[in-house]
Amino acid sequence: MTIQFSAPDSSTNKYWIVLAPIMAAAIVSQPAPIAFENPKWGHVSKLNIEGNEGGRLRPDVLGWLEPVSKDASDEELRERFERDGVIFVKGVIPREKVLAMRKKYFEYVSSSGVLKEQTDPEDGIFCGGDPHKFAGPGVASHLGLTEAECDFLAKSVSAHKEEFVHAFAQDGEIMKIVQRLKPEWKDPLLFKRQLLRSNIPNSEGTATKVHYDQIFLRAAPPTSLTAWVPIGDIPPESGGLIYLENSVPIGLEIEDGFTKLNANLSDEDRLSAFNVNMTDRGNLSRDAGKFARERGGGRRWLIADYEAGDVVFHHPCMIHASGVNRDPMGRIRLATDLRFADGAAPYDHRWANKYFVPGDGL
Ligand SMILES: O=C(O)CCC(=O)C(=O)O
Ligand SMILES: [Fe+2]
Repeated sequence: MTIQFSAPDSSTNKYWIVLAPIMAAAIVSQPAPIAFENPKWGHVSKLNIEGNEGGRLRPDVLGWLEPVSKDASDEELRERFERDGVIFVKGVIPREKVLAMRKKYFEYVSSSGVLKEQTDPEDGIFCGGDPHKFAGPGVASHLGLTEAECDFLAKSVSAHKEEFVHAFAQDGEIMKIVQRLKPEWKDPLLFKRQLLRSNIPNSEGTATKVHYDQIFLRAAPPTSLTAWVPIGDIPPESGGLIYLENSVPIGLEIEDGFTKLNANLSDEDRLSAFNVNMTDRGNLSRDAGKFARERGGGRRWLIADYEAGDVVFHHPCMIHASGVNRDPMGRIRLATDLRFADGAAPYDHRWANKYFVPGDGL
């Protein structure tokens, strides 16, 4: 099999010369694709999923992420997590609890004018203003925005320190699944640094770019676990996470390549997602479709219909991105990412003990 690798832009070419043979080895290990069809939405070809660069993903690189009930056996949850690198668990948190959190969050940020007048904060309907004025914490640093010039950003950053956000993050139901997936952990620990990510509708260039989390969590081995928690319903076209199927082997091998490239940097730089060897703030690509075709070895992007209460757990080398939020009702996509590790084993202390602030270098 001959595999052509080409970088999204010429500045990354030199790295792919190093990484391509490693990735070719990973591609050989790909199992049969997941063949789940979503009964409500039907075939993926009907859906409009756009990547960060704005292009629509072609149906040949799309598939469905298969859900699993939280009542499945521990063995099934673990086997699926280990096989797929991701597990989409339905109904982990009571729906009312998630919707109450959504309402509280939008009430908290509403003085910034982000919501459409006369609408219920629980719906989180965007006012329709200048997208940059309402950029969320996940994208504000990329756009070079500061809290001083952006009231919405200031509010959404300070929200991380609020009691209602802590209470939601520390939800016992999420921790129960973490313990079921990682029974070997002696001291399961939730990192303080979490992100509340609000993606406003129809805002080009703000979808999450292609990446894996270990790039940002390099101060420890790839043993952490991410829980991605939709705060509200996020149907397939409304900007939820998309996962490159069976991509942990690719993520691990890319990270091995970066470890070699970073070997001669200072300790701080070696662990940084923004060092001289990285591109685009630690991201692998803006163009999810191109990434799948050129580097995925036939893998597809798995999409899902997320409902309030669902939680997705993923491995730190699982490659993922998000679609552009094209919500037909103009709802803001709100979600949070929580990270867990074993406090009795090495973990990334940079993440564990401090709140997120824009430009914190992580
Ligand atoms: O919510 C997003 O769009 C990105 C979240 C993410 O990358 C993660 O949870 O690891
Ligand atoms: Fe991520």
